[in-house]
Amino acid sequence: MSDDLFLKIIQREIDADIVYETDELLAFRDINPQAPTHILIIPKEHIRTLDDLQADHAGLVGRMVLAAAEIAREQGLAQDGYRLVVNCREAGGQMVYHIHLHLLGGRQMTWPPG
Ligand code: DGP
Repeated sequence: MSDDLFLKIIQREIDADIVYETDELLAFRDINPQAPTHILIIPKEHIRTLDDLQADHAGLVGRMVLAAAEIAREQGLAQDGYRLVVNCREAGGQMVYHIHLHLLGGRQMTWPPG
């Protein structure tokens, strides 16, 4: 039994509000949104953290970022702007160990992040 929560969403064992899907990527609304629009973009391949990426993941990561930009346009965020975030391990605030991009928009972002 996998302890990978997002794998359960990929396999439809846990419900999620899915907004985008390809053979290799899935995007769904965050259960605990930090902005009016908060979507997570994940690869279907189980990669635990940003630090586990290998050189041959470069295309996949590129497609994740391009998917985020496409979803941002679809969600009406592109004109005002939005933020992409990756949390890596404990000090980075990562809670789910399946790599994901946070797409946040619909409000003014501040800096520095918490
Ligand atoms: P991070 O801290 O970067 O690992 O972010 C994990 C995010 O995952 C967090 O914002 C909440 C979200 N999340 C956790 N469990 C679920 C779930 O079961 N469904 C959905 N849609 N999001 C979840």
